[in-house]
Parts: sequence; C-alpha cells; structure tokens
Amino acid sequence: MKFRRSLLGLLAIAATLGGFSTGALAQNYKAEYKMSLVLGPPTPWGQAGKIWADLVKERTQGRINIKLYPGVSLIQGDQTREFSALRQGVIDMAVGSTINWSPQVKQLNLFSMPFLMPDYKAIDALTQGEVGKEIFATLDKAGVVPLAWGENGFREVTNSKKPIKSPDDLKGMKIRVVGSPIYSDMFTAMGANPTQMSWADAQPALSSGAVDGQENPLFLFTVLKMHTVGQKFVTTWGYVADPLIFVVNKEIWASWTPADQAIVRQAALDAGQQEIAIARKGLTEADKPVLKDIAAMGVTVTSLTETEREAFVKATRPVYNKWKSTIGNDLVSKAEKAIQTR
Ligand code: X2X
Repeated sequence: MKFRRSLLGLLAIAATLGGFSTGALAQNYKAEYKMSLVLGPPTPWGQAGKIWADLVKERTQGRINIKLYPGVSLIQGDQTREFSALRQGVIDMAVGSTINWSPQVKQLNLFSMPFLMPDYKAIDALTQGEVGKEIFATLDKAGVVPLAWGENGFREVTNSKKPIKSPDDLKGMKIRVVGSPIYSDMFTAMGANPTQMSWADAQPALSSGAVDGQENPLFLFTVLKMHTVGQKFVTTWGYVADPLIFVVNKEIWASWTPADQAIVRQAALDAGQQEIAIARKGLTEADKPVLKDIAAMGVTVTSLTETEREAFVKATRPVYNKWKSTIGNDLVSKAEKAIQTR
C-alpha cells in the first residue's frame, strides 16, 4: 500500500515534469505582448515596430504575438515615462528614442550633444562601435534588455515666422522642445524661448500658434504635412540625431525559451537595419528628394553655409561643455574619437 502510494506519487511527478518539458513553458507566454512606440506606422519609427513584430510572429509561428501601441498610449502619451514603464513591466517591449529615455539614463544624452555628429557615418560610428556597446551595457544595468539600433534621424528646425539662418533669427521665438533638459539649454543658449512638451501636446500647440516652431526629423514634416499647421520655414542644420533602440522588459525576456530569445533578437537586428534604410531614404541621395518635396509644399527650405552653421556651433558650445561631464567625460571623449576616425 505504501509502495503503491509512492509509485502513484512518482507517476504524478513524472506526468507534471513531462507536461512541463512540452507544454508549460509555452503556457508562460502571454497571448499578446505590448509594444510601445511614440510614432505609428506611416513613419519609419512606426515601421520599425511593425517590421519587428511581423518578423517575430512569422519566425515563432505565432508563439510571440506583439501588438503595437503608438502614441505611447500605454502611458497616456507621456513619452518621458516610457523607460520607467518598461522597467516596471507596464510596457513589455519598445522601439524608443534615446531622447525620451535620457531623463532616466543620462548617458543617452550623448546623441543630443549639439553638433557632435556631422553626418550619417558619425551616427554609425557611435551606434555600431564601442560606444554603442557601452550604452547597451548601461541600459542592461538600468533594467531592460537592449537588442538593436534603429533611427529617428537628424532633427531640423521648423517655424511659422521666418527663415532661420543665425541664432539672431531665433531670438524670442517660441520653440517646442522634447523632454530632456539639454534641449531647453540649447535653445536658450541660441536665444530662443523653449517650451518643453510631449509630442501629443506639440501638435495642437503648433496648430493654434501657441508655439512658433519645433524640431524633428523631416519625414515627420512630410507625413504630418506640417505646412498645414503653419510651419512655413525649414532650416537643415543637422544639430542632433536621435537613434532608436529596440528593447524588451527583463522578466518578459526571461520567460522566453533561449530559441525564442534568439529569434526576437535577430528580428530586432533585421528590423533595425531595414528601418535605418527607410529613415535615410530621400535624405542621403545627392539631390535630397525629401527637401524638394517639402519645398513643393510651398515651404522655404534653408540650408546653412559652413560659416552660418558655425555660429550655431559657437552659441551652443557652453551647453556641450556643461553636459559633457553629466553624460560622462570618458564616454563623450570616446565618442569624439570614434567620429574623428570614422
Ligand atoms: O517628441 C518628439 O519630438 C519625437 C517624436 O521626435 C520623440 O519622441 C523624440
């Protein structure tokens, strides 16, 4: 009797273990994973999320099913809270901008250093090199799993008043800036009147004329037809560029089998590569078709001469020097060197 009981017990354990090895891991999987994005699919950023989600679904035969939440809707549009929400598990995964996560991870302000990256090769020298690795290690320590780089892009300034060719032209202009204080510092240094607000609040503020201008990659200008909200002047000054980063919440990551983790990582790398090409399309060709499209909307596009650009570099230099120590002297020096030798 005793023997039979223990035999039954063993059988029960074996059944549980058997079940565990085949089915229980999959039972830990959620029916749906929530991916946060600021911008939706008509933009390269939104496409980054869509390509990643589609590749994961296809390559896991639907075991990992991801739903996109553009407009950072999981956190009521407050993009500066995205990183904390990711860490806490309110968000399962994201393709996010370095700018929006920099209030929590100060090293990410590196990409917002004024006039640090003169061209696309300079962005690649950072994200694809040692600096990129170091930043991923920092993100990992900060509590998320970083997988791949994408791109929002070079941020150009637009306004409703006049062509901006010198810091003097910016004087007193109300410019909407993103949620990292380095932007308020830069626009104040250039003589403007910066107002920090979320992207959700920026659009009505532009429409109503509560602010005169904003800065964002140019695809956003064409996708949103910003000339219809009074933005009649664009200056291409390429002062900063924000990369995107593909990340997953740590607990979610740990709940997946190693094989599925490898699939999600590779899909992020593939999606990042595809999306960077999409984000640069029309901007890296010699005749820059995107600028032509914008001019065709009746918008005045101003490209700065080297001397004109230099005046903005000079005006923002104190901000650069101030933020260098906040970000980390070593990291910034490493970035400067990687750019010089690109
Ligand atoms: O808010 C912005 O300007 C945007 C959409 O570019 C970011 O989320 C950084």
